[in-house]
Amino acid sequence: MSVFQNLPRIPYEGPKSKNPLAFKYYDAGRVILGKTMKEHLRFAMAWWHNLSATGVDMFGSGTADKAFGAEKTGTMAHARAKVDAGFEFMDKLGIEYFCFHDADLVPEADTLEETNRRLDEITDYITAKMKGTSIKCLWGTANLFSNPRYMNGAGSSNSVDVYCHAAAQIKKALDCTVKLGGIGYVFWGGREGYETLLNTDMKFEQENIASLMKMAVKYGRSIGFEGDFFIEPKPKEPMKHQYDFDAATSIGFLRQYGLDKDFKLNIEANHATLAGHTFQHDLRVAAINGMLGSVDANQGDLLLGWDTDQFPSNVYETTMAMYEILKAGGLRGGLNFDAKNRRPSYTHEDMFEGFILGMDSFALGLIKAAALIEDGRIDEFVRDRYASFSGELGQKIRSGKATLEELAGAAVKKGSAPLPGSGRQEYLEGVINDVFFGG
Ligand code: XLS
Ligand code: NI
Ligand code: NI
Repeated sequence: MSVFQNLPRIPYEGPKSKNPLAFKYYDAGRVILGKTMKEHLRFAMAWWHNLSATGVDMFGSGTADKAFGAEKTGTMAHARAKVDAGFEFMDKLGIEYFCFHDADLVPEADTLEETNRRLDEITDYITAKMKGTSIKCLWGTANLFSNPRYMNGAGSSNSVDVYCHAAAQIKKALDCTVKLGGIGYVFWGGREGYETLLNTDMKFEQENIASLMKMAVKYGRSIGFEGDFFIEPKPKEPMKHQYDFDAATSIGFLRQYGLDKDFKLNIEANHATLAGHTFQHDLRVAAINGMLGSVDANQGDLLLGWDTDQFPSNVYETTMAMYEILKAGGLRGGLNFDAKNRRPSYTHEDMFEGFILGMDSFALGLIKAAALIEDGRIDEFVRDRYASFSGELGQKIRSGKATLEELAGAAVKKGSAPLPGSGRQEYLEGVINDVFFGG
């Protein structure tokens, strides 16, 4: 029996279509800069938002029915119903990847043994479902933040027993990820941070987090995991101070503890903006450090101060994101919709419309980013902006051969205070408008 029987397979109908259940821009097979849209974008469904979250917030209960026909939620029958719904959903939208936390797949039991047995059962079921489809796992992770045991963090917990429990969950989540053929494994440090330094040994906690990651890498490699480990930076929420604040901070941490060979970053749009950056900024920081791994594709609301995880609709942002991704030579991972419908958008149709919005917004972003690159004016301007460094002195500086005395001498010889060329921001913003809307 199908869960979404009233909803069709979503066709591409083009920009003129007014059909809410059709793609206007996402045309999977269309080739852009030598690759199909599907290859560029590698969309993924987040199990937690799409199949588990019902719209509960701190002021009210759920609005969406995510039982998917199961008699009782929180049961193994419900876990299987979610798998069925998820696969039908992905199939109808042409989505080929999914991401999961252990806790999204099965209800947690009283003992680790029983939870693990449930995970074995559901991953067998998912494996069977995957057969004959092109649906794959993008990445898996362990939920080390919801259960009360993690109130003080997991890797950063003050309790060695909690730390071991986290290790057990990571071990099992890695087993499941490898079993499902996942190409990545994510660490989002949900509660890896602190509320007050009055009770916190920051150095101790960071060292422990690094040790846990090292053990995870060692174990993962020992069971044949060849993919990337990812840190997903986020500056705040739920903790006041989170250790993986942003891309730059996370890269520093990975390098400090020698984890940078096995790890890359999973950049989430809404987390970058919470850190006071643009999404594009954090993508650029990751890319120039060789650390751009995967993306949690969503959008925040700058008027609100939290992780609203909305479906991306801002085409200016998706364009600049795709511009960074194209320039970096593409993603090793994909674009995971870590996004949920607004609470009043509670129907099955809304689930489809959320993904159609997100997929079309990124497809448009890809089209416009390719157009920006082909237009060439932005790249040319940036190149020319540094042209003064192509002279003899500039080349010496670039190759690290210049001395301070030499530069001081050159400055004295030049005399009057020099001025750099104009930044021409307004001209460049006009170029973007022209590429977006010009004929
Ligand atoms: C929460 C995070 C989370 C991670 C996976 O803010 O985005 O959903 O992506 O643990
Ligand atoms: Ni995320
Ligand atoms: Ni998030």
